[in-house]
Amino acid sequence: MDVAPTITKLGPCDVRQRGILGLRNARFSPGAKANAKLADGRGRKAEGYFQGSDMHVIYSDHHKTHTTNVATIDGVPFVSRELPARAEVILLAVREAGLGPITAPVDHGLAPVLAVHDPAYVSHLKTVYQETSRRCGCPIPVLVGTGVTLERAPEPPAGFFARRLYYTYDYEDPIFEGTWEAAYWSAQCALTAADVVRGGERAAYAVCRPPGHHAMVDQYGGFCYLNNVAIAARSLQAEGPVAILDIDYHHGNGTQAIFYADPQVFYGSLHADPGVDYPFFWGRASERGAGPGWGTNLNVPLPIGTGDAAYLEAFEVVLQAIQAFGPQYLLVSLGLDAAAGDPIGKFHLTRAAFVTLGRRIAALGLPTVLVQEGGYNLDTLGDYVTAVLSAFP
Ligand code: Q9C
Ligand code: ZN
Repeated sequence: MDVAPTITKLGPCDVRQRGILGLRNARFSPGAKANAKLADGRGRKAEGYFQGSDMHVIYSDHHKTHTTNVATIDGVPFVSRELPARAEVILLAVREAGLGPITAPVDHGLAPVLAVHDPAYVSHLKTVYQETSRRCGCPIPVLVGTGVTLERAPEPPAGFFARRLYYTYDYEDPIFEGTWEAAYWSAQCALTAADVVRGGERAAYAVCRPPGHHAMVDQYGGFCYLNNVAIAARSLQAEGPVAILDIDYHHGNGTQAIFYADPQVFYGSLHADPGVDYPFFWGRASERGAGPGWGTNLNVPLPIGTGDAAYLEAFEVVLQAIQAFGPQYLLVSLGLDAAAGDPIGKFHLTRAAFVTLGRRIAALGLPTVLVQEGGYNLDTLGDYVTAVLSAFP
């Protein structure tokens, strides 16, 4: 007999659903810097390779439909750090910093998503909420828990409730009515940012929520459903070699797995020692890639408690490897959960370190797509994002 989950949604009265900062009716307009550029009326194309020097920010309100702020499990509020407020504080900060135009994503459809993810997995993400609700006879969010399936059956199981376990390797990733919508548009944000740099711009930043780097070809986990940075990288790799630099506190196991045997895509990551922190089963330094992609995967696990000096030293090693690889495009999995004071991460990076990271990344001189990943301290998240982004001239 199938076992039904026991999660119910709270009503819309929950104050957290309203979001903070009154951003529900946010307007997207060029920031101060972009306005100044418009006022002086000069295009930048003649000044060099890049057409413009603004940071192009891509944001969609659709993230709010992943309602991690309004669910209960057995009557107890579902607690997540991966909240809508994360994207809202980021939006406010990038707008106030006047980094550049903030625009909505362009809809690229499913094709670029299916260039990374398994079609049956995508179909599952799209339908599992409705199908669960239909079978249970009431609207009901999906929250299943599995062990990590290091060895998987060659085919997804025929039974629906077994299939719900097959398509995740984690236990704290809810699927609400609007989770697919949010994940879809999060990926579209990354794709649109990729378009911006493909079109000759210096840099673009996608405010992706939910995040993506833990999502595998056909499994979700770590708050991630679609691997936004991988989807953007795949769309860019048609043009030439691509490097992904992952500075989220956690190892991007999904991104690593997707490009593990791909010699065209370099993946370099600094992260918490997987022996002691999530995602536990991936992220060792010994994981170097496979087959033709051997040598294009670089993991630098660091101990709990790592601070600015040790982090920045290790960071230079990854930068050098990226330079040696010689990519045409750079993608950054921009997590801020390595910051001191993050409620999930256990490193102690200061704001100054994020300024330095931004400068060092920008100094590579590559067309750069920055994709939002983790970062859970709502008091500093927006400020630290802009600390990195402000380094781009
Ligand atoms: N209950 C990203 O940063 N475990 N994902 C956290 C708190 C999962 C983090 C434990 C961490 C996943 C994108
Ligand atoms: Zn993280």
